[in-house]
Amino acid sequence: MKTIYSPLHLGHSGTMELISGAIVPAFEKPSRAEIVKARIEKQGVGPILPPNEHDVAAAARVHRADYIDFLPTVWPLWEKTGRGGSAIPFTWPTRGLRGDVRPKTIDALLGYYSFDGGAPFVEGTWPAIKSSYDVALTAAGLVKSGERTAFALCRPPGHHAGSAFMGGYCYINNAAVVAQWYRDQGAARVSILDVDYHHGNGTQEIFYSRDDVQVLNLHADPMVEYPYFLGHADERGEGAGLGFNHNYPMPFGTDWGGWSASLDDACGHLAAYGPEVVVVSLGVDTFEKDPISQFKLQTDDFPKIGRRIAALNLPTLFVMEGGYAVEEIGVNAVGVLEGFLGS
Ligand code: Q9C
Ligand code: ZN
Repeated sequence: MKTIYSPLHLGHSGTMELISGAIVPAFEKPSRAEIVKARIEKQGVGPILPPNEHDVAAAARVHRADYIDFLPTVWPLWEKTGRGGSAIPFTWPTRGLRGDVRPKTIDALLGYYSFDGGAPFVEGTWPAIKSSYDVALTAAGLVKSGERTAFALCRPPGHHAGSAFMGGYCYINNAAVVAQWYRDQGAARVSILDVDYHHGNGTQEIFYSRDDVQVLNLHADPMVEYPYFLGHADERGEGAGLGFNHNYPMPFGTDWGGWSASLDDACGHLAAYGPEVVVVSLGVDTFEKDPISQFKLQTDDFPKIGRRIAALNLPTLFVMEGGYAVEEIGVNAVGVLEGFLGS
């Protein structure tokens, strides 16, 4: 199994994060991807290859063009104001404000193109976003050309990013991009299986009215967990997309018993849909020791996730999303891949 990885992610290192009323070091940090990469090497999962460069046309198939055009301008605009640190939004056009008027100054634009303050920009952020996108598309190409599986070691992650907004450490929705790319390459149906602890609100938003990309999401109940405002079980899709979105919100404390029951149900819907390819949004923040999460999956459970997905017997692309217990993120993420490979 090949892994696609780019060192350009290292330039994206948010200087801080606001969480639980405190400013703390960012949880989404460069060591995450380095630890996963080191574990792939240690376990001999397969070659680690660099991405090919792609232009942003494939991103504009799932994101609004003005949003994609905005991303590379953020740091230069911020720097021009004489500020360093991280460019982070702090004002949003919520109910009662004008969300339809695109403002002119960088602080306002950051709010216009985001749903929270969790997607910081530093100088190396755009090159990292672009490399993560290139990683996803390059790995997608391997599966398209006949490999059974591949691993896109994406950083930053993508599943909270919607058609015209960033947030939750995410900028370009890598899983959505590759799902659309498979469609554009001729796949009739694609399924996205999102096993990250948090609801993939961006992915859901992008495909909500479509029947050609099925979206299955396993996550903590948004009534009590981030991203709070999407991910309920009654969100089934709309229009032509009705019945093609499946949410599995679960309570704090969910362990393998409850979680795997949701996975089985989701896999049943997936198999019935009959996609030509499966894109797995692979977050391992379901782990019991994850510092920002409340599920109870154990290290031994992660290979079982891979085995269950392998039993679908479909071409499968793994795209890295969240996971913050940095000591164990490598063992757990690679555990899923090893379970899939049957090793
Ligand atoms: N108390 C991903 O896993 N902060 N993003 C949550 C909860 C944002 C997670 C605060 C978490 C974003 C890709
Ligand atoms: Zn997550």
